[in-house]
Amino acid sequence: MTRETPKNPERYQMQELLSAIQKADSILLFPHVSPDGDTVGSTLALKMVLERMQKKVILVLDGVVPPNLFFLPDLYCFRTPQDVGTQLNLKNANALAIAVDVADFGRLGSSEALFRSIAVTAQIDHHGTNPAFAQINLVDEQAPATAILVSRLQQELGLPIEQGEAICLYTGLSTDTGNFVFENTNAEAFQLMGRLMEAGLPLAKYSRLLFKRKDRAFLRLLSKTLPTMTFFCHGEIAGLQLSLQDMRSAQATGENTEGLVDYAIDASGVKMAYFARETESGEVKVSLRALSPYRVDRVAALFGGGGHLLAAGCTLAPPLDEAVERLREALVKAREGSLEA
Ligand SMILES: [Mn+2]
Repeated sequence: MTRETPKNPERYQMQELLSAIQKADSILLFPHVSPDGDTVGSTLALKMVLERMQKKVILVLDGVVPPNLFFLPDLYCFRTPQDVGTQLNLKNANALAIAVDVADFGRLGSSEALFRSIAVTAQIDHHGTNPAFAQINLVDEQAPATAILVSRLQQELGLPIEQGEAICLYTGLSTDTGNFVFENTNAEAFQLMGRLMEAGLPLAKYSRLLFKRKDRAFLRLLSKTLPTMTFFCHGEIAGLQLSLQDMRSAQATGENTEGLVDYAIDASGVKMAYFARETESGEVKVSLRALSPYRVDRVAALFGGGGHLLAAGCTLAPPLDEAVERLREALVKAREGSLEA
């Protein structure tokens, strides 16, 4: 049983979505740009369910699936909106488009025009900021992951979870909850996990692939980054940085820096943290983290960036050391602001 939280009927149209799926012959699924574990896992799980219902399913993605998700099944099925738009005659087809984990139209990237051109549009999402942009919306901001909503849909359809779907749903649920430790983690997340285990999810194998395995390039960067850790404001703010030279000698790309900022925010006593690196174009890319009630969204916004209260990012003008200096000043001010509030 799932939790019985009242849903906004205008944003949570389960029956409408079920009947649109029943009526459609071809169903196009649209994950978001810069795809993550939830959008890719939820899309693939939904594809498997719909194919069991004898639907023709087309996966449309503006972007590439990141290497840490290469273990997922059926990744070869993703096609670009350009390919799909020119090769398929969808005008006559009884087609349905479903956006998956897409917070707004912009997150469809270059798939947006194709999405809008389909006769019936729907979406499944859990972002609070979602403006309910489709004709049929299944949006629940209480859900920790879109994978939860896909599993609810599957339950409504009366189709038991198969192992392949379990792997995909687990990927979505575990990555969006930070391996079940973020604030959004709730009882329903563990109820779904129970059902995924019953469906034969090889948990040890996939949790290792998602959360323990580290690329060698990441480890080379880590060894260069940790010695740069500095603390200020009585040890409540910590920073890490990497020069372009460090990046090059580690034979690393920007992708390999994912997660480095955690070493600063996870240091004992730290409330706010940054990771700054020089890019090939000479700019300074910054990741910011905070522990509640401190926040870094305003610091990011100050430099033209954005993000969430506790995780944000921005780009500063070079050189690295001066950028870091300006960043530190802003963080000190933000910390004082949080203390006043
Ligand atoms: Mn998500």
